[in-house]
Amino acid sequence: MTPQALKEAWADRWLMATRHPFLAAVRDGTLPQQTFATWFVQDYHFVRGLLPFQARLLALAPRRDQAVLARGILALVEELGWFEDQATRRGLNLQAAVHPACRNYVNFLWALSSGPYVAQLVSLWALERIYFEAWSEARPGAEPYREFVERWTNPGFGRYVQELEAAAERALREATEKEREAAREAFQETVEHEIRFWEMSWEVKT
Ligand code: HMH
Repeated sequence: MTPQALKEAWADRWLMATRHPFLAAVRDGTLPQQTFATWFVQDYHFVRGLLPFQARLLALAPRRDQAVLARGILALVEELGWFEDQATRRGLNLQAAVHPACRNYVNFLWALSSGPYVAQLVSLWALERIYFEAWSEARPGAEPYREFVERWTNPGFGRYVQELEAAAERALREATEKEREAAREAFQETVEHEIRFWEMSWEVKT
């Protein structure tokens, strides 16, 4: 089992996570401002939760995976600052309540932290890979959303996702059958949470 094989086995749901109407609307500029604002604030909350997940993952990592995971953590710390600057510039309130779809996703990651390393790594690869593919769908993106498209489609981010994929592939190769099963489950749940995240942004009207 490889990361690529997981994608293929779950292809329909993967497509839902990476081709959502939200992204077509970012591309053609029809995304309602309120929809964007909902996504933006919830994604900030999500990244705040993702950071401690990645920090715990680094603590479990074999020597060979430390560099990519440490770089990922630093990028997230920087990303939070970027979100905060964007919020100021766009007049968005980052204090808004955490939506249940976002909270459930972060809680899922938290729970995953007590499971096998390989399942956590596969989940991290999947959620980053989904963002890379999803925002690539929105390219080049209409203003005022183009900066967001660039953030998750630039070559540096692409390389990061590739390195995570290589690490996940190695970990899967060395995993026991039980660990592989945990990784498969974590993969599937991650894809479902990603779909729900777009749905939430699309549906919330407040
Ligand atoms: C919901 N998934 C979600 N938000 C993100 N920022 C990423 C993945 C990738 O960083």
